[in-house]
Amino acid sequence: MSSHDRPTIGIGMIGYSFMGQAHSHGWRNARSFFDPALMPELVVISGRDGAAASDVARRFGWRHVETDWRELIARDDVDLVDICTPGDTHAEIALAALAAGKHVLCEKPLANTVEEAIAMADAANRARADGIRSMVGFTYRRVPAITHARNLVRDGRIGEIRHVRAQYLQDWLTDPESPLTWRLRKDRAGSGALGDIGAHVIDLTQFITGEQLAGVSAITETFVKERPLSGAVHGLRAEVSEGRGQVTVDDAAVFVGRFTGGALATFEATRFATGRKNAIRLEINGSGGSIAFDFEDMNVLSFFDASAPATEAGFTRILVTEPEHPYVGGWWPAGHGLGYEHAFTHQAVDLLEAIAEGRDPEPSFADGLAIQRALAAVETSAASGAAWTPIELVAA
Ligand code: SOE
Repeated sequence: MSSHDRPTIGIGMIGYSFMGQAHSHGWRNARSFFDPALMPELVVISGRDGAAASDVARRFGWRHVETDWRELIARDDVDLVDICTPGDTHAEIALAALAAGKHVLCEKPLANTVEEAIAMADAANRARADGIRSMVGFTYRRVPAITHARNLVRDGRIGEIRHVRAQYLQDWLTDPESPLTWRLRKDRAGSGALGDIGAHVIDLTQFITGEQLAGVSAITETFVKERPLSGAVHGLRAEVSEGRGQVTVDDAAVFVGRFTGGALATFEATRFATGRKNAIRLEINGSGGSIAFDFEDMNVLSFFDASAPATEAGFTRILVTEPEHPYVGGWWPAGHGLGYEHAFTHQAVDLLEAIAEGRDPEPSFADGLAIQRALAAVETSAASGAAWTPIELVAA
């Protein structure tokens, strides 16, 4: 079937900032590069600031703009609602979209609380009976080197997993004059570095190992307790404005954990790792080998095969840019490399294919709930002086 004859699916996106634009780019390129079974139509984008939403609509090719997300959900030409708003709105929007019979893609973390995530996972489960699909946007799973790592682990290439080492390091809050954005307010973001970036590495390690994080012992810290209420950020420097407000989330979280298969894990999520911009560092050691990854060199996966003769064994630096590698064949000739934004296209394509084939996409809202429980366990443990805190597991 040529792409002209493909059935279409109307996308309605709520939110237009960083994530809204990353997702817009993903939907556009899903059409152009991957020829999915369902062709996404960029029907409507919504945001309270109509002028800003219109600007994004013009730049990315959204046909219509709404300033009330309820109007977007009510439209007949919207089949899928993509939620790219701060966490405090996810539950309300997702529940309304599912009730209206729309497929849902929701940015991570799924919600701000476990209670909200339970309601969302329940609603998603009920909607499945009517063929309505939901997915949570843990996009980094779709970085080719990470999907390749998952495939190697799934194929038994590193054996039984003993150690999981995961860090997500950023530095954009190093300056104490950096303003108090919504990400620093618990009522809007749920938690700080923990939910924003720690959630990613919890998801990635569970995805790659195929196991669940079963319990944690954690410490968290808020290094800068008060910040200017508003102001612009320029790299690591911020312009100061009048008035200060309290930071109500963590700046950093460090925790140890145990996976369901017995592996011991260490996690670190921080926005204070001066000089580290978006360093997602993963190393997994198994009985038969290891894999290692750093997002700051995102086209590379390091792989150690313990079955090689001792005289030849060593970490192999695999350039994950061959057409045989996950997703890569959709893009450029071998060796040309991909970037941050490509994973958003892979996410869109995987969701479209799942909807077309009538199967559940991953990660599901139930997976999002499991991560929400892990985040809550980290906070509970940190509040009690790092006491060991088990995590309620999801039935496999
Ligand atoms: C901000 O810390 C942020 O944009 C996260 O929210 C994203 O999920 C991550 O991709 C990059 O950093």
